[in-house]
Amino acid sequence: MTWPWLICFKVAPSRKKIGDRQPRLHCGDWLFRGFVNGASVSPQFFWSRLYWGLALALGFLAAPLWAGTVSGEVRLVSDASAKRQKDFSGVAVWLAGSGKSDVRPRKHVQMLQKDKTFTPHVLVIETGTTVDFPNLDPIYHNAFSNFNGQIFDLVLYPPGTSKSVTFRRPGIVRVFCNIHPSMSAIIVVVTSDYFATTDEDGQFTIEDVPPGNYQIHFFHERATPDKLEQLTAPIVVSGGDSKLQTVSISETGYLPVPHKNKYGRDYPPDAGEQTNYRGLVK
Ligand SMILES: [Cu+2]
Repeated sequence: MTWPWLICFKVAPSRKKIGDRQPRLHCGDWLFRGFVNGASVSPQFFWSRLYWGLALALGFLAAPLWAGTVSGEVRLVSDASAKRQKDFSGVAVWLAGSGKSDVRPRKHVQMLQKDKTFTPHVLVIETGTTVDFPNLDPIYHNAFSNFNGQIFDLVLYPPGTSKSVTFRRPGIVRVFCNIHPSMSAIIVVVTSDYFATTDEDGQFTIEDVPPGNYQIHFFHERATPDKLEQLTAPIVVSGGDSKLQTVSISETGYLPVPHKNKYGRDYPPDAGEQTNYRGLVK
């Protein structure tokens, strides 16, 4: 949405330039005299203001033509009997392909550790974004990932402190805590800054999308990769609002597997009860 403004500002002459030359009041002379006749306003000042006014008006009128909003709804279907879930949140949606971004990517975002939970549970970021993991609990936490998306380990860090990771390549990053097996999260790293996650009703909205041809992608942790791949589809954004058809994501075939700790071993039986942890364990 920014570049129409830049064009307008570039076209509009500066007050200094106008003031440097002798103004010639030709066909618009009547306008100037009609508005400011008798007032102590110079022709140079008048014309500079008129140019700027027109530039701003053109910017306001033109900007919506270059940006579109893509919205839609996702339903999670739990099994072959098509039983529906009630919570449709946490589905990542993003647009890949053409269209040049004029929105500055978010360089720092947060994934909180609070009440032994990563919040948000699903986070979508553009490549190059740094995620801070502040520990807001009165106990130690860790964050690690040993999956392909990006391998990292923030080791244990105390209450009230934070650690960060910068994600430089696209992929699905599964995040865990090495001492609390119930803690898990997903970071979806994409080469786009047109993305959203669904709310509880399954609704999503992606704003300020430049016109162009895109591929829409979906990710949900309980959907198999082949089912998600089948949902990838081309869409054309041409400005204005684009409301997509409802998308159903099947969870059929998903088999939950307990994850290991960062050493590739099972968590100790009492690991989830560690509410006052103060030291290192292996
Ligand atoms: Cu933890």
